[in-house]
Amino acid sequence: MELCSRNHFAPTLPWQAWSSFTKNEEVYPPPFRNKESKFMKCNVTILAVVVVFSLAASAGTISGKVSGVSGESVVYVDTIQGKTFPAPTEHPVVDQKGLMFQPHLTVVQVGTTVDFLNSDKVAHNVFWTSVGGNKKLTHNLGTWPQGEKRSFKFDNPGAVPLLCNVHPEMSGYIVVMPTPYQAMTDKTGNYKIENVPDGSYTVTAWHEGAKNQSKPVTVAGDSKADFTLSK
Ligand SMILES: [Cu+2]
Repeated sequence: MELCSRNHFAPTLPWQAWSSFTKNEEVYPPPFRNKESKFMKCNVTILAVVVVFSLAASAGTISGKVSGVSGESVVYVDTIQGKTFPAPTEHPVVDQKGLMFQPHLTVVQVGTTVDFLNSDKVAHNVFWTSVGGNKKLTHNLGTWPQGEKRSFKFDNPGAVPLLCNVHPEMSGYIVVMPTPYQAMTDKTGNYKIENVPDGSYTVTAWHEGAKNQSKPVTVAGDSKADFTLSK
């Protein structure tokens, strides 16, 4: 690819300028100045091309398939040592409606505050026995009537199994992500995480009915990672 024609660099020779002058041709602005500005444009073009290429090379995707389970899985880039991400300020809502947690599965980033709403005529409770398998992070938000909500800020990553002690059949999940790089699988188990900066990561697949699975993934452009989950 030839970005710039070589003759931009060719100087105007004195006798060429003199020749134009003696023939009473327009020589101002001097020809070399015009060529100098072409030379500058050429440099700017090269710079722009380099910037575009380096931006394109700095982020990629992680895609693949989660098998062994049916229904939605979440695949995410796990904790990156020494890196934190600002939490979104908006509050996702988990509604208790029709004796169900709606949505059944909510994915949030570490530091997100979730609003728990009760839309049913009966009182509901919200509690969880662990976060990311850590039973020390058990919490009971209490029991409240229709139309009221209570909020909780999730500062620890991992899955939060939501339960209601009034209705033992109710079950929901919040999965708290340590990074913003995550995706849900589609109906066939395929997923794609976009805009992941190039680098080496631990990628984890989570499904409510199976054990987590993690594997190292190096992102350099588009990368692949498949998971087979089991109980
Ligand atoms: Cu309930």
